[in-house]
Amino acid sequence: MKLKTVELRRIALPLVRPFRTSFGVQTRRDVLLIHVVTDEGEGWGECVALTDPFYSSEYVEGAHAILRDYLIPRLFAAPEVTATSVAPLLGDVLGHRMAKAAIETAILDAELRAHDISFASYLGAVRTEVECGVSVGIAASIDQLLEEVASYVKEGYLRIKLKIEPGWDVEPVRAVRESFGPDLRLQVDANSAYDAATSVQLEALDEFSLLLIEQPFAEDDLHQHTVLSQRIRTAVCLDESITSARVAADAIRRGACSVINVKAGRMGGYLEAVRVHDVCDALGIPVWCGGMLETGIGRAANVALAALPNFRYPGDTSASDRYYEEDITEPFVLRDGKLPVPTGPGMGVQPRPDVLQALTTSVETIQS
Ligand code: OSB
Ligand code: MG
Repeated sequence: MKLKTVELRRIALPLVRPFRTSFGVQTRRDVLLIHVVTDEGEGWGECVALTDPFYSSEYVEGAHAILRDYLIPRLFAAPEVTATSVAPLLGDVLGHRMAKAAIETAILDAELRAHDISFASYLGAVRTEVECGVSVGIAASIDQLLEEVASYVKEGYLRIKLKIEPGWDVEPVRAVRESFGPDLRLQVDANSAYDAATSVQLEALDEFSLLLIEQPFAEDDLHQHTVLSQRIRTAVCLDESITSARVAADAIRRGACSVINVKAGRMGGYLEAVRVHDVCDALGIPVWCGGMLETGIGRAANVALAALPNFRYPGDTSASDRYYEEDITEPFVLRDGKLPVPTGPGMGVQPRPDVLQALTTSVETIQS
């Protein structure tokens, strides 16, 4: 395909409720959407970088700048682009995986739409619907947490993930386990908030039959994850640490984790996400699909990815109304705890022009 124009569109959406994690409070999403126009048609991508560089070093203004100044010019300079050529064309630029993932996704969407192939069938999906969990922020009190969990359980979510940090760990986990019983699938996510000194608090979680403990330590501290893995029965899962299939294989061989959270944005795109899925499968390690509070655009591609065979736990692929009053696409609606895998060409969803227009804060159009 020949790339004709790339539109960098910024939108702002309020979250239905504040989402508090060990790295801060999100009250809205500032989303960078990429719309590409090629000689064969159009495509969309959503950049998962958050407003601030607190979950990862990337942040939305930085992603916008690297796309404008480095990534998009490299693609315009190429005579042809296809999704598989994007990563090699951008290879001299280090890091910035979320920005790279967003443009690769838009080009993949355009290519698949042009060939009338869905993301799901291209990526290798084996399911028509995926099991969904929900990520529950740090609450103001245990009572409020129990209320929030109860409402998600009632809506049908099949797994609850509690955000934890030192001081908000054993008590909330015990309360949720006692209120909802042994059958509730329950896991926790620390977003790197622990270290060698506070690690004993994580050992105290071992008695609650959690599915896994996600990213307790710093993203570059595989060793501490290995030490914890050896001390507890509960599975240790990595999120922030896993930036590629190579890093995934390394972490597994070191015994740092026995489960991996796959987020395409964190690893440079859906093509690398499939390679992470495959290397984990080959090494006997299950994966599940993470989330970054995406709109319907990012969600559609995540749901397609989550339909691959080695996605063996419910994902953070919640319904649109868990995040937004009004999604920019047709909303994803939970049915029996599952979301349907889109079947249309490309990601199978489109932004609704009126909603998109109303939420847009800026548009920058780049031409060859
Ligand atoms: O660590 O998984 C995480 C949201 C933003 C950044 C990091 C994380 C999360 C979530 C929510 O846990 C996932 C979602 O529902 O999209
Ligand atoms: Mg996480």
